[in-house]
Amino acid sequence: MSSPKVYVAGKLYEKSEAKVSVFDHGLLYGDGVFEGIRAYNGRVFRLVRHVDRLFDSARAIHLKIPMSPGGMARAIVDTLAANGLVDAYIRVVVTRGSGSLGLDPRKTTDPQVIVITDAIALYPAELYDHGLKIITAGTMRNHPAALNPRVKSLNYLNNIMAKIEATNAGCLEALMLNARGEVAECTGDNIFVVKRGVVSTPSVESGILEGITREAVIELARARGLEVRERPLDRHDVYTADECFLTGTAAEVIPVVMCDGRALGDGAPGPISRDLRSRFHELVRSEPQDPIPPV
Ligand code: PXG
Repeated sequence: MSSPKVYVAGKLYEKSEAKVSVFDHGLLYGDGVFEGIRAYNGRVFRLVRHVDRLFDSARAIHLKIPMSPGGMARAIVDTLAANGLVDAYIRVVVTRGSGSLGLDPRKTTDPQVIVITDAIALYPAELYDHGLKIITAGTMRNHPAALNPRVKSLNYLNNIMAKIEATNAGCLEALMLNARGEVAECTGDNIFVVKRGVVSTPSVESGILEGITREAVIELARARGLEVRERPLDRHDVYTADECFLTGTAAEVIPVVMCDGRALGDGAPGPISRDLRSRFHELVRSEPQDPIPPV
């Protein structure tokens, strides 16, 4: 295959030539937003939901994306095609743009829209069969009144701090709590528990990113007749769960079998987690791609 092409501000560049300024406030201050999207069999999964979330994130930080949602969807699909990829990870980044030093976003002039496509880095296959071990991070999730977790901003240090804790403890993911000590989410995944057949996951009030995989899994669970509650959870709910799983674009649906050294349920992936994983798998491979909105 020809060398990877990266979309930057309306043009495709060779990977080594794809650049932004060192004065870009995305670099200087983490001032910008992003999305992580996947394509399966040449179809971008929930394209419109991802583009909408990107525009909502941008609005929330008072960043005007210099193109329409339709133009963004087109740029995503065209970059994928230019790279000849059918199964891919897509990273869309919008930076505040370059300007003089100083926080003031009015000092910037040229927000950069970047689309990177790549092969997908998945969790090792055996983790889907045997389940993931996680720990609770001491680093709490961003307080919604500081930087709302609903904004997928370029400032991911909060999650990176928790990820370091996970890695240092020999785990691949960490559970993050909110300022009230409730379960929020993991560093790059939402969390669900199953107890006596009822599926529960923290609601947006707990301070989470409204995951698009989470949304799809809630729909799938309800469609198969399961009760799904969006409600505050604490660590007791996790420790005493019959089953636990995480959802995210990269992970899809992955069972969790241990948290903070405690075996969850019987210590093996449970039937509901396995069933929702296979239903999700089926969905991403069968759902048609959203039509591209008018540019
Ligand atoms: N919570 C957080 C904090 C996230 O960053 C999710 C939940 C799951 O959301 P989705 O919409 O993906 O179901 C995320 C998603 C990456 C990467 O490269 C991160 C995410 C998604 C894809 C790639 O680190 N985070």
